[in-house]
Amino acid sequence: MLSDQQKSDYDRDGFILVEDAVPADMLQQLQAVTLQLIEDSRTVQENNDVYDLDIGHSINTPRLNRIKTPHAVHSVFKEYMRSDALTELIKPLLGNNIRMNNSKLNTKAAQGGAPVEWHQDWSFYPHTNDDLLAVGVMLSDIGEEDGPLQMVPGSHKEPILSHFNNGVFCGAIHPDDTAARLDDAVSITGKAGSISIHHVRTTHGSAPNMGENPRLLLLYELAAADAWPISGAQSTFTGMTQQALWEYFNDNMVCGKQSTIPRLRDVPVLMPVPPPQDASSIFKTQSSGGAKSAFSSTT
Ligand SMILES: O=C(O)CCC(=O)C(=O)O
Repeated sequence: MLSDQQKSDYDRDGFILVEDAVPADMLQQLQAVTLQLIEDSRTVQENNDVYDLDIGHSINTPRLNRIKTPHAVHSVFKEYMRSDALTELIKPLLGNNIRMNNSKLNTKAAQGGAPVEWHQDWSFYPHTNDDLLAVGVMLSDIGEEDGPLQMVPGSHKEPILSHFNNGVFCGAIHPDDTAARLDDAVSITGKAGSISIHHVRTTHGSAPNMGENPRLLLLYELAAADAWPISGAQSTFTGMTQQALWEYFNDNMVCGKQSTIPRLRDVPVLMPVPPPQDASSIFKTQSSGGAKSAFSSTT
């Protein structure tokens, strides 16, 4: 259960860190499955439905940006998502009816694994209301050198910033955009088993992993069941038929009941179109969209 203090911190800052949130036996299972998936990637030579490969990936040295949709790859990821240990932390923030929109496991490779440029998740997938958040489950210890998530306190109450480059959606805020207040960002570090929770409008990013081990961060994108995606967004629903969308919604309820009555709120929206050439992940959106990097001098 979240304390009143944690809830008010989330309301004020747009994020919180909860230490020791994952029960030890569950943490062990999540870690074992993740390490096996990384091991299995050795023979993979191209990006596919499961893996988003980092530069330099090879049979000898697996280097991944991401395991794309872990919930679709192994049942343990849904098991944790639906466990009381997690849902009791989220219900105070989203209510009792919660759907998972997507999951991803950012396994940022050691010694240089790709940064994630500054962005607001909402810029990718606006909904009818903004009762959405992302849970970041640390499956490895994450220190300052490992490319931790960094968040800008209070940014969830500020406008949606431009995530465009030359008129194309690039999934990143320009590092020189002073409205983003990037100098105010704080790092979210912690031991394996800690979780971060951030609001869908909170500005965040992360630097390259300069540590000795992969930085393992499992992310669940969760939504109040009555937050319906706006068509034209960049999301896991893109291209789904109406029937497939309905089945996906039902298969991915976290707790409570599905809703067919969208709750409409007056929230700022900038549609993420036209899309970049490769929108298959945030890494590809930012690189193919030509996002200017805040973390390196190369893009
Ligand atoms: O893995 C990270 O550091 C950030 C991931 C993120 O923000 C995202 O995938 O939307």
